[in-house]
Parts: sequence; C-alpha cells; structure tokens
Amino acid sequence: MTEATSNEDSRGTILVINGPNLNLLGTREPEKYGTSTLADVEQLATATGEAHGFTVECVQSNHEGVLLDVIHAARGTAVGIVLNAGAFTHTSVALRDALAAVQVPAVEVHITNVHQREEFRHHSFLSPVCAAVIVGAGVFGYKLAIDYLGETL
Ligand code: CA2
Repeated sequence: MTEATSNEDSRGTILVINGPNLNLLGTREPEKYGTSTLADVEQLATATGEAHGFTVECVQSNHEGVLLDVIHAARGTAVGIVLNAGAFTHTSVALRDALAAVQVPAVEVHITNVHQREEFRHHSFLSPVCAAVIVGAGVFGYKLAIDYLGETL
C-alpha cells in the first residue's frame, strides 16, 4: 500500500471516544451542540489524524462499561486518546481510573464551554489524568485535540 495511513506507515492509532448521547449530535439541540452529526465529527477526526500520519479509530457508546473496555483495550494498541465522555465526565471515578491505568496520553474534549453551564458540569473527574482539555470550541475541539497529539507525540 502507498497511502500514508496504511498500518505499516502509520504513526500509530488515535482512539476517538464519544460517550453518552453524543450519537444524537446534529439531530437535537443544534443551538447548544451545533449541526454536525457524529458521522461528521468522526470524519473530521479521521481526516485530521490521517493528515498527521495516524490511523484513527472512532467509538461511541452510551454504556459506561463499554467505554471502560475500550479504554482498557487502548493499552499497547493506541498512541493517543481523544475522549468526550459526555455526562460521565462529571460522575465517573471508574473512567478516571481506567485512563490513569492505561497510561496512553488523552485529550478531554467538550463541545460546549462547560464552565458557562450548570455548576455540576464545572467539575471533571477526568481532567487531572488528561494531558490537555479543550472546551467550548464546538466540534472543532476534536480537530484541535488531534493537532495537539500530532505535535506532541
Ligand atoms: O459539551 C460537551 O461536549 C459535553 O460533554 C456534552 C454532554 C454533557 O453532559 C457534558 O456536560 C458536556 C452531553 C452530550 C449530549 O449530546 C447531545 C447532542 C445533541 C443533542 C442532544 C444531546
């Protein structure tokens, strides 16, 4: 294969993980979350990752246990993680422990500026174990996260 993103040539796999309700992107509340669909976000992430020479794998789940399994599987198989854990950001010690355990650099992304929203969204269990946090940049935040990994890995 000659593509820069064939597995042999790849700089490694970036795992893009979206949590609960993010499958609804582009179908409801466009004033809050914009008009891009999850497929659009995954396409943007894949194109950005490939431009940096990465292979990109995208996963979305509404189930905390599935997200835990996906993070565990990143150990030894992914070089970086981009994670929008949705509401689990504000509740899940388990996701934080998983991220800390796998020791794969992770970037936390939120489409909205969570600090302009309800108080319960101001705290993230995940931020302390992430290399970087991007909030309020809309779906462009996923591109910024991958650009960051492209520059730092
Ligand atoms: O701003 C973000 O990206 C959030 O992670 C989104 C979560 C929210 O619980 C976090 O506090 C901040 C909610 C995701 C819901 O996604 C929807 C998308 C379109 C329509 C309805 C929900």
